[in-house]
Amino acid sequence: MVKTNTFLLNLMSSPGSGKTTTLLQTIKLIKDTFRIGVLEADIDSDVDAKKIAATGVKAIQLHTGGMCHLDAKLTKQGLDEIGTEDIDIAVLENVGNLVCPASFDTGAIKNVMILSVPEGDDKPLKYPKMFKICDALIVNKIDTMSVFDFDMKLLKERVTKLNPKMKVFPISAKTGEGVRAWVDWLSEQAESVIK
Ligand SMILES: Nc1nc2c(ncn2[C@@H]2O[C@H](COP(=O)(O)OP(=O)(O)O)[C@@H](O)[C@H]2O)c(=O)[nH]1
Ligand SMILES: [Mg+2]
Repeated sequence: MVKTNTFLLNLMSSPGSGKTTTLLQTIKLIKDTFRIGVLEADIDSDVDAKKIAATGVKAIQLHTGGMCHLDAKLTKQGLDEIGTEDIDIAVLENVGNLVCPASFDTGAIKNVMILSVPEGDDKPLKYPKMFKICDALIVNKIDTMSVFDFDMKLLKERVTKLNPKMKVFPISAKTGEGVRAWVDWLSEQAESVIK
């Protein structure tokens, strides 16, 4: 039986934007405050689940059987498997893809996406649906700004046009810069559900 006061977060991005690295940084900052569980969705392999489990938090790998996204049924199966009785924040690391996951409701309370600097500031123009359905946008890899033509101001304008309520958190999951602001927002969202 899935208990109802677990905060479920759906984390989406293109492959390689930094979902797992951002989760590792996030776990470091909140694992003493919240009990965390991570559902790693991939078409194959369990490398990400192993990386997360090495931090000491609960982690399982979900194989989507070739599907390019998670849906509510698979998510429910994953939550049943991991067991949410001792989890305050459950995170779905969705399949790397900016298209399909935007069209499926996983049942998560908040949808968050990561866009990394090397992907470019034009992605809201190309994948508007993903930017419309998310509550927060993490702009990762800001440590690489100097080698990419990435205009943060222009990105924010493009995002606001599609989704005026979107919170934007520029971070480097590598150096830890900006991660605190993202973690504070996540903690606030989670506390409102857990308490
Ligand atoms: N320079 C830099 N590299 C990063 C950052 N975050 C992740 N990476 C690297 O990007 C690659 C993909 O990261 P990963 O977390 O596996 O992405 P995922 O596929 O979205 O889970 C790895 O080589 C990471 O080390 C960052 O903030 N800065
Ligand atoms: Mg990953």
